[in-house]
Amino acid sequence: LNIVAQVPFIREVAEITYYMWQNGWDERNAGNVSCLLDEEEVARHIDIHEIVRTLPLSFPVPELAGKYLIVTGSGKYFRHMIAEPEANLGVIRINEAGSGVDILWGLANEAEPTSELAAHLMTHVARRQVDPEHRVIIHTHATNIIAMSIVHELDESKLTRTLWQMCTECIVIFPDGVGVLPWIVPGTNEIGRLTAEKMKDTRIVIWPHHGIFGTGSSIDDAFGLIETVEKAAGIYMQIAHLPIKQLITDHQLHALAQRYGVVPVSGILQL
Ligand code: 2HA
Ligand code: ZN
Repeated sequence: LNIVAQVPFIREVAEITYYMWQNGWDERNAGNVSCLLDEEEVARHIDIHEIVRTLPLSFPVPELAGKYLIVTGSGKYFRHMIAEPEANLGVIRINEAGSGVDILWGLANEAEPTSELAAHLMTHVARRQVDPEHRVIIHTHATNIIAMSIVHELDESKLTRTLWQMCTECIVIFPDGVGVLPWIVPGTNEIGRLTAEKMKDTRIVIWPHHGIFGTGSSIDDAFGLIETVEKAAGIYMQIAHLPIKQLITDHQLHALAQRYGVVPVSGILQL
């Protein structure tokens, strides 16, 4: 019996994390994923009345009390997700006070949820306030985004405009643009709080010299967003040192937004 093959939400996370490792984005224990799950969805596969272990949270999230999530484990390798889901993934429930988590499945051998749990839970709170469809957060060390954060200015508007200019689909996929944090020590409540703050206005936050946070209504949605940003960053890294002959103009970007019915974040296009 292979539980990965049986439980859709476990299979989905195992597959996307393994795929990101194959992309070269998630070396060693890099990256983390969390998805909000419906109680019925979880109860179909897991005994929700049996709490395996409880863990305290160093930051309370009463907004998520009673919510179920699947999360990757702290220090775990995306390369191992498919072969050993029970050791590398966990299904958790936020307790009624929002002060701790109940582990219901996985995180075997005393493993803990991702070291970026603060950023994940605080971002779930922030995104749910602006998007009722929100469910998924993916953090990955996407290679070209890290490279671009070294050679491009970290100004949010300038970085967003450059990404939109790289390929035609970008402004349609992320009209809200990208949020950019200063460099901050990862795994802290501070980086969690600041990431969540940015997520009130955008679905993408770049951590310079580190990676990206992408969010969405599904794994496909959040991952699709990240791969689109990473594609644009890759093109930038191929052309940035070459003489530029032409770019998509601001008027063309505006026409794209109109055709596809999206509203680009204001203050970027000069029309
Ligand atoms: O889980 O990516 O940011 C390892 C990390 C921390
Ligand atoms: Zn990271």
